[in-house]
Amino acid sequence: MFDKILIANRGEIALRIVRACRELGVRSVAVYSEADAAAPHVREADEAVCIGPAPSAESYLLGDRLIEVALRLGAQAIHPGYGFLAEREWFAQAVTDAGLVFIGPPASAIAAMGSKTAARQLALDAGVPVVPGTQEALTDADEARSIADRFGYPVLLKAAAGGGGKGMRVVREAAEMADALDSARREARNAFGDDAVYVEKYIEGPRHVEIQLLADQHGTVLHLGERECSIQRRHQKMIEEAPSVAVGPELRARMGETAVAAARAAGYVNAGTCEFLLDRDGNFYFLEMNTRIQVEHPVTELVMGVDLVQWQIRIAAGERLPFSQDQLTPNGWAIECRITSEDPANGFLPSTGRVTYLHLPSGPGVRWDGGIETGSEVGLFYDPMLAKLIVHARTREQAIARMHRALLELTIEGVDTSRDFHLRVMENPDYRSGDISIQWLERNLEALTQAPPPAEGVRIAAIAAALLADAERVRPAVAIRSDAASPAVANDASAPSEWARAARLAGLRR
Ligand code: MV4
Repeated sequence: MFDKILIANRGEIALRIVRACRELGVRSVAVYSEADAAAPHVREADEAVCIGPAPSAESYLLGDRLIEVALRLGAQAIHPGYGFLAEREWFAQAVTDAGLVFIGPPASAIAAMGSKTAARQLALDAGVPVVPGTQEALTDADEARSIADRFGYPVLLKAAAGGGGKGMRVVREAAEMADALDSARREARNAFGDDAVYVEKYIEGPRHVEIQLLADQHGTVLHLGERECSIQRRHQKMIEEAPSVAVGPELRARMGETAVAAARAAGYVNAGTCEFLLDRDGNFYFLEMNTRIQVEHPVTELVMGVDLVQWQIRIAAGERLPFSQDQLTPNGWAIECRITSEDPANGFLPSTGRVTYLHLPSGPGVRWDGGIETGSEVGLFYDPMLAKLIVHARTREQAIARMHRALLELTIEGVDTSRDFHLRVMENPDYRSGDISIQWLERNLEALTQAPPPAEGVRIAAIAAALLADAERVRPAVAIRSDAASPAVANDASAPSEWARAARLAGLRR
């Protein structure tokens, strides 16, 4: 095992990696920008080094500087987390060339999965089902129309360099093709510096289901079941679950074997994820492979009982995976809500400021993977995700009730957050029945983002409680709630935050 690891990241994932290191008896080195000098990941790590000013291009993205720091402090390996340098082939190679271990896949596997068309070809060659479509970049609209005639409309134009939905256009009839191709090209050129675009059959109303993989250096490749990630807005996931309501043991085994075949074909090592579209008839299609630990990894950890971040480190140190595939079946249900500093009532506008008050949920089956604390300054330099609230229970219904309860316990003051939006999702009948697709959130935004006005009596009680609390310097008791005996999901679900809101109204807090 390593003596010391450098963590090339910030926020909740840096802290998550510090925790894995500590449990493994490995020393951790945090790096931080000037904006993060007081951040929890810096204080919790064994050592910390400032690497530059706030903009990530001058700090967290300076791979060569991070490698220098690792060498200077005697670290043997670098964990990239997600985002920043995690999927940059050159960084993985530079770490290796410096005589350090990159805690992730070989640079060649990052490269193989980096181009969407290359990944598609690799999947095809490995017998992995992909959406019907072409392999080669389109030359012109005439060619695109003749291909679309073959597959039938609607079709989807996709950027070969792709990712994040950039350079994607749905084309529903031949007359739309020329304009759609032009705009897809333009967007792809701007986003990736490569305007190659190809055609796929457009799958209507699918789910986004992904398979978690672990592969060691000795040829063992295992899957750890699926995550349901359909609840997303503009390609940003908001809520994830494991398992998926749409996947049973038989489909899980088939999707899992498929993902394992794709990973083997890419020469994959360490933790990775294969993304699939799952249509309403139970057909699945490989989309791409993410060659990193993902934000939503905790839901898999909870249902599989496997610490994925520890295993990333163990695998990088040469350990063998000690499980067999038939020992890996999901136990219970896990749900994750990404708590972001965005105002759902205001088009998810990013919110900034100081976290003046933070009360964290706890109790049975609750996990908080966060990167903030009272006093943290939330700016615009980095991703708006502040923390992840994750719950585990025996059934999906119980997990939803538990998440709802945990969200009620959560108070974040000083910045607007997605908390109330998550409460409303947990109360939503479609969500509760599991009847969702990748389009569900954007089609139901209105119902999920408008705050129902609190009953007048509740408001007056809230103001009174806030005044009292301010006088006594304590947090108001929730016992004043009029619906204390109401069922697991109360219809005035956001009531506890009314105390906080009332305090603001009364001018007692910011
Ligand atoms: C698709 C699709 C429907 N049909 N491909 C979006 C990002 C990129 N990774 C792949 N994406 C999609 N590809 C075909 N042939 C729908 C999407 C898609 C999507 C996929 C996963 C998660 C969220 C999504 C949101 C919109 C569109």
